[in-house]
Amino acid sequence: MASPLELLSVEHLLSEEERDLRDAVRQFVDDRVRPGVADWYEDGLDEATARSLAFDAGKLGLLGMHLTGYGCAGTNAVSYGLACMELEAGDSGIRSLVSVQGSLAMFAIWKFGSEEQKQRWLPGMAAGELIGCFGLTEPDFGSNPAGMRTRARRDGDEWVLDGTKMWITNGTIADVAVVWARTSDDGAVRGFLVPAGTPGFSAPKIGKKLSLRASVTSELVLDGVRLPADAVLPEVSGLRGPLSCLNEARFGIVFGALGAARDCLHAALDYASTRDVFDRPLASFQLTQAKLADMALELQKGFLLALHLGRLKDAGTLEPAQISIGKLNNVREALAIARECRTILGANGITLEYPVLRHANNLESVLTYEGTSEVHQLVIGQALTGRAAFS
Ligand code: TGC
Ligand code: FAD
Repeated sequence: MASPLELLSVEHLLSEEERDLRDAVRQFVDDRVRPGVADWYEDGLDEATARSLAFDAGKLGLLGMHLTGYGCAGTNAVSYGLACMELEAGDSGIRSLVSVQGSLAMFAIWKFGSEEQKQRWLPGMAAGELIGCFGLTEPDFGSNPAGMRTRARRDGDEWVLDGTKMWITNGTIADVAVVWARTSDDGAVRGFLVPAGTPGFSAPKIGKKLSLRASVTSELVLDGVRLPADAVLPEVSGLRGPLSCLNEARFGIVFGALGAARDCLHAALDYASTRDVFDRPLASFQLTQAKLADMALELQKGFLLALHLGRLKDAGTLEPAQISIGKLNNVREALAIARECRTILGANGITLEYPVLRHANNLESVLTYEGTSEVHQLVIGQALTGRAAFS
């Protein structure tokens, strides 16, 4: 029985260093994620488990791994993508923990922070001793962050922040929140570092989720939060700041979603080989083989696309619209694969004994966050036609 990603011998497209890194993350997922993930999904991820996962991921060098200096591993982009793929083969929520930390919170500080801000936060975040979150979305402004209502006004030497952020990964457990707010000075969007425990700041957990349950999702409430003048990220002003961070996280998802799809396909292949229907293995029926073949094609095409984008990123030429192509295609196909695999498992497919519906439910969030599929269609549409159709 061939592995779905080996039909095209894609292994040979990776360097030895990339394969070694991937295998180390796969082992981490086998040891640290798979044994507990069904329970974390059923019960919700508690803070202690999230912190210990972050700490172990830090020890392996996975947090901010594609950044340089300040305790970060400084790998290439393809290695970061492969790590996301392995983590998401465990669960999208665990990949989210790592990608929000590294690609959103750490990247914002690394790219746009002062030297003091970098020294204060990045080494601890790379080690997994400190957790960060990234607050862009608001209750009324998700796809259109330009409309945000969170405000930062100057009061002498201080900034005062008021507003609410919604759907923020890691919010409740974060030691520092990167919060994007429109300033009263010039009306530009700026990033602010809000340490946990700052008076007026709270991060209640969002409950009753049916997706991404092995991940902490929160509201951020800013009620007259006073911050010193140096809490602002000095090196960027405007929406370009947060959107640049999204490019990093979206890139990781291009690979990550394929990990979830691969895990589903493995489960479906195993199941079809051992489950007898009408007196023979399910895998010996033509309809089942057609499903498996089509899913293996999409998985391999998605991987070639991800790898191509990774090589472009390592060459320094990757464009946002190209990331949109990868995110739109690979998440959409991963979700279709997860749902199709669920059919192969029949009733067993709806349980947490198997990973497929957990992955499918998670991928519903992945389809929405980091730019909905419609937003990415519009980004690609703009690149094709030269016309923005967002509003
Ligand atoms: P627009 O007027 O086009 O641009 C405003 C400024 O931003 C620049 N820009 C970008 N810069 C870097 N990267 C990009 N991808 C950029 N896209 C635009 C642009 O050049 C301009 O710069 P300047 O200097 O000229 O001012 O912006 P718009 O308001 O029309 O918005 C365009 C749109 C809709 C594509 C954008 O708002 C968007 O991407 N919306 C989706 C929001 C989103 O994805 N939110 C994600 C929140 S974080 C999250 O979901 C984390 S999930 C957890 C996990 O990752 O695991
Ligand atoms: P809306 O923007 O209200 O969209 C609703 C629907 O309208 C969608 O189908 C959308 O595609 C469509 N739509 C919107 N605009 C257009 C248009 N112009 N044309 C056609 N259709 C359109 N955000 C953060 O900032 N930080 C985080 O850490 C974070 N983590 C998240 C974790 C989870 C589990 C989830 C589910 C979300 C998270 N988000 C986070 C928020 C996420 O980025 C937003 O949910 C997403 O950007 C979409 O915003 P929205 O939910 O407000 O949907």
